[in-house]
Amino acid sequence: MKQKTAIVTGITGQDGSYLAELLLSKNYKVIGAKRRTSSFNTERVDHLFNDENFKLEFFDLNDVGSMYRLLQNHRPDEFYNIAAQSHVRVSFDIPENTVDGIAMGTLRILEAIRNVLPTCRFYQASSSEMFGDNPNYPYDEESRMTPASPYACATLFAHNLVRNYRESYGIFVCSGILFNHESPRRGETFVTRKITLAAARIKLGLQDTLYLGNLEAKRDWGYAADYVEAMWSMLQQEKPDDYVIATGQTNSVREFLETVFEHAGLDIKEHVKFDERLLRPHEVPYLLGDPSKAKEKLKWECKTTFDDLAKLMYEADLDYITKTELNKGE
Ligand code: NAP
Ligand code: G4F
Repeated sequence: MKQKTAIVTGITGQDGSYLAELLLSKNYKVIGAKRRTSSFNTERVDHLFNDENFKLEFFDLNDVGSMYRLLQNHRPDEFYNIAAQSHVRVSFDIPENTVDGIAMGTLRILEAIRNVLPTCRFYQASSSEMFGDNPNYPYDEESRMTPASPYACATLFAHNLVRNYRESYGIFVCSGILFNHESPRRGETFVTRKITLAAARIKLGLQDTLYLGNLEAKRDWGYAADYVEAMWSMLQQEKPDDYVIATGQTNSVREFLETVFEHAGLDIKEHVKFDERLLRPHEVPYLLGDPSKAKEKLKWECKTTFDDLAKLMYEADLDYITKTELNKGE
């Protein structure tokens, strides 16, 4: 069988690294598309550099020429667009940059695919944030979307574009409406990783206090390594479609904190303080997904429980901080 080629944008991020591993394990040639940064930031994919099927190329969501060049040079079978300024709170601080990358960036890629390589199958990283503060949960593919941040507004624009291009031009384009998914590779400023990193540092005597914002927000939290399987599966179906990818369970930030601190043998009252600067101008209070369609059509289910996720992230950070901060210089 002919070897398939996939382009993965956002390769230096959490999902990019897990997706690259999954595709390489399926014998794909993977072109990881990264933007230029002034410091090295490829640590999540450094272990893949010796794989002959893995290659990095420069790309930017704001640079249309890079999209045409990648499509023309590599003629990919599949294109996964998972690049974004993905931090919801930060999107209130740099709204134009966030929106241009997600909304216009997706439009640029779709136009390039339509014009250069319409046979290429396309995956778009949509988000549960699009449901915003709609009080009627659980959310499925048909639920009303009332986005509550510049990030979520841009994601909804891109989500609608994907549907529009699918219907207008008959190209194979899909959106995965992914609920929160975490891992030891999660960015350090997202709440789960912030908690597991701080718990590890407190346990090792390297930190005393963890500052957090709203502990009552609830999220449907799954494991990123499980979620990239759903991305791939969407592009293997007979027909393109959009899918909610979630666990079907929701927990508060407080419950995540309690699970980690209890596992670590730490006292929350002693170490955790509230910082109002971490509150958001418009909070999404409650997210719960209904993944029935993915279960039926993709045969996909999240395999990792909330408790296991919290514990595996804490254990990985304990190991990481021990190696990088505690034993530094030895
Ligand atoms: P992440 O760790 O923040 O990674 C984002 C990636 O996008 C990084 O590689 C980043 O590059 C790249 N990027 C940012 N701006 C770019 C630009 N202008 N041009 C090119 N690349 C750019 O995010 P993630 O957690 O892996 O999530 C992957 C995607 O799924 C994102 O689109 C996110 O919005 C979406 N999503 C995530 C979740 C979740 O819970 N994780 C849920 C729903 C949807 P640098 O390394 O250079 O910053
Ligand atoms: O971890 P978070 O920053 O993730 P958030 O906002 O849910 O967004 C993530 O998931 C989305 C999918 O639903 C993705 F689309 C998006 O790209 C991103 O990956 O915050 C989770 C909750 C929020 O309610 C926030 O207010 O945690 C609360 N929180 C409380 N204290 C905090 C903190 N969040 C952060 N980042 N830092 C805090 O100190």
